[in-house]
Amino acid sequence: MSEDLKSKLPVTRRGLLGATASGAVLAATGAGSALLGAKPAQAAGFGLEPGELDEYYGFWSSGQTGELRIMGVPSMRELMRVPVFNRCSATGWGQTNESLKILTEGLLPETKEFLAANGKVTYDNGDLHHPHMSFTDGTYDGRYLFMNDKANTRVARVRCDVMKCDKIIEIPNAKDIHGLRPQKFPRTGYVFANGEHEAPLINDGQILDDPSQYVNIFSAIDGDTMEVAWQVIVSGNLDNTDCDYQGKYAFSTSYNSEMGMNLAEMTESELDHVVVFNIKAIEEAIAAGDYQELNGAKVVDGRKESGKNFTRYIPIPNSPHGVNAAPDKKHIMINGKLSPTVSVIDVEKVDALFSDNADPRSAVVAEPQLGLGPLHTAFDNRGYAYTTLFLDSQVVKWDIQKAIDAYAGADVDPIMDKVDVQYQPGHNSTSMGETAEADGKWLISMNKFSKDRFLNVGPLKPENEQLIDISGDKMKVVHDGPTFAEPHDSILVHRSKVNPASTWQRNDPMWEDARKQAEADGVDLDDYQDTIIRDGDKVRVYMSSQAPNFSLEKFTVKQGDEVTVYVTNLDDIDDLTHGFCLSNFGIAMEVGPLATASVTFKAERPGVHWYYCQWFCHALHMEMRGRMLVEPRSA
Ligand code: CUK
Ligand code: CUA
Repeated sequence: MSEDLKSKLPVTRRGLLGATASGAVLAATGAGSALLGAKPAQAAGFGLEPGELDEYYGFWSSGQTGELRIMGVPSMRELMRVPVFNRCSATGWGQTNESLKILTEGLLPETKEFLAANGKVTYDNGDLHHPHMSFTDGTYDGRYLFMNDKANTRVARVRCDVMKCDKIIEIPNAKDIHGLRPQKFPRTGYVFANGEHEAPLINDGQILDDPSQYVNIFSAIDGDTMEVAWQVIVSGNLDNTDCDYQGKYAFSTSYNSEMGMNLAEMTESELDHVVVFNIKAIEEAIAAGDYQELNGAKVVDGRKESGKNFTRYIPIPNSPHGVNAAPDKKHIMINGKLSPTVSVIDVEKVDALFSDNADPRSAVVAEPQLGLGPLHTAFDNRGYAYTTLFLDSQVVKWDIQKAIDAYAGADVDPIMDKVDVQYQPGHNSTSMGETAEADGKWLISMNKFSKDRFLNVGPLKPENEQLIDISGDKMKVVHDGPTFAEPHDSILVHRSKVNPASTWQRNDPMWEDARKQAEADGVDLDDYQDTIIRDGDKVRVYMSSQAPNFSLEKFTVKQGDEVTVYVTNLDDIDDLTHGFCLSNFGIAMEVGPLATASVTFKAERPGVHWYYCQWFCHALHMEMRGRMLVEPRSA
């Protein structure tokens, strides 16, 4: 933007809104309460006063809602919702050209055909279970968040600089991506993703009700390019996954080694397994061309009977679920679910499974009995592990070394403490606990049922996420936090790791297509715009917004035109988002500071139609509006 243009910018929003908002700005700096003097009567939560900032970002999944959520921890305030697999009424995600590109470009050709036959260009739903940040050298690096869609077999990436999704890919060959973790070392690198449900490798209808021919697929995705690097065919279905701190192995649980098709068959065997993936051996095979290419992916066979060095199957009792690598960089916890145990794998003993064909169970160095229904384990920096017990409705704190000693025959009890949670926990997560920098301050227990903990809102109840102080010997539940359907997993990232921007950069790749079209139309997308281009029955409307005005107070099109409206927000001001809502056309989008957003529609409604800014931006926000005049088709 030119200096000249900047000088024309209106007084800031804060100035116009007056003294109250100025106070809020002071408070948001963290020095606020001191500057304002008076102590607020009510704390925002856990030592934080209103306006004080949290120490951790919590990145939350939302399950079948399909979005990513950002929480503040320890206050448990919900800070933002980032649409990913869902549609969003506020931001226009799934409606703007920019978001539709992200939602459609990574779909497989056969999926696009299938959707078109159903009158759609992309899926409307998703089931987002596992959000995880990219790593460098064993800790979070603040570049990206990666997440799965169990409902429609996709993996998405969110940019941490703007907290928007920039890539979604559909994973070929696999069915229903569930467990997902980024490579910890040396960096991400790979994003490991489990296909949960088994199906014929070529699923074209030739093989149907013959489960003996079904397979499962483990995928490694390149986190930089968001392309599938390689895939492994495995025996048994795949549930959760994690990897070591050495960059050598990934581990996936399988709750159905029987390959059963109904509940009785699936839970028949006393032992299921965890599949260990030998990353180097797989990479060597891929480099040597020793793979089959299937739907554009390089696939190797790692089934039990394959006789290859790609995988090993460690027997684990019974239907294991969560996999969690400890910050000691040595131990991997396999949570037993139907078994009351957590099996502890020593990564240093895994080498021998591949080099000497050692007994797979020789890598197990502890198997403490913790209680009923262990699902997931989190960690502190003092050698303790924290496991959720779904059936017991508890979190159990246990000593990893004592569990190892007990397994070796010592007469010690590894269980240090148990705390009741309300009710039935699935995942838990500790502050920085999935990195080598675990700090042992907070634990979130993500409970599947809230039952009587909140005012009754009808048959559908919220989930309940509880904040637990783990800094002392005894765990202490300090907060209940209701959430809507249905977060599964979360990570707690120290705020020093994340540094999002407050305004967009004008050259952001998000609106690259709009920039190219504007250039072709002779429009400078970085400056004031009030240009309307007619191109046959296609009309391109370029307008800019500066509070409290759209550059165009009206524009005229003809009934039946295909209209694309590009809105560029030239306000280079923190927290000054505009919106563009075209009434009775079902169109609305967010336009953040210095962003461009665009939307395309058929102007099939003659008459006067108002567009307005739907983001409260200014004292004269209500006046920020204009008219689209649609001339009727000539008779
Ligand atoms: S899974 Cu939900 S409680 Cu999808 Cu991570 Cu274990
Ligand atoms: Cu611009 Cu409201």
